[in-house]
Amino acid sequence: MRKRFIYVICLTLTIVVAGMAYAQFDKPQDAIKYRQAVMILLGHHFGKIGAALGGASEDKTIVQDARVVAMLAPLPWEAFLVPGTDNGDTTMSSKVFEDTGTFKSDAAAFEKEAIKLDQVAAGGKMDALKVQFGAVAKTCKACHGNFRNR
Ligand code: ASC
Repeated sequence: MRKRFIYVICLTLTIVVAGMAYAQFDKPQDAIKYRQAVMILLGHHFGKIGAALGGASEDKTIVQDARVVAMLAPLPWEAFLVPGTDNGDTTMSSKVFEDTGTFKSDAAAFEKEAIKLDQVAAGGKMDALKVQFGAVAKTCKACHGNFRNR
């Protein structure tokens, strides 16, 4: 009985600590690096879809690229909201902290359109995919315009 109690406590602690490790970064620069890594991958895979739609490359990986974009879409936002990460090696604007509501709704708009991109890509209709690619690009641009320093 006592052993079982200790086991349950240890398991609970492990789950709690693992959850914390996921949610936080040791240093502000770690959050910056994390979100930059996600953004590089997003740009790469979204850019590949754009190149294929424009005829610059074969369209063989569109479905996978759209799946990757949709899977990455929810990941970076928490890392943008880490205090102090508007300083350092970043192009993130301090406006993220001044207007977090708009930042979150811009991110949510992108996530929504990215999920739709995945669905449309799986459907295989190129005309519909072009339209949806444009819809996603619009949400990228809106958030960059509001929150990225250039
Ligand atoms: C990309 C990329 C962006 C967006 C933006 C959409 O592929 O790297 O920043 O699309 O150009 O307007």
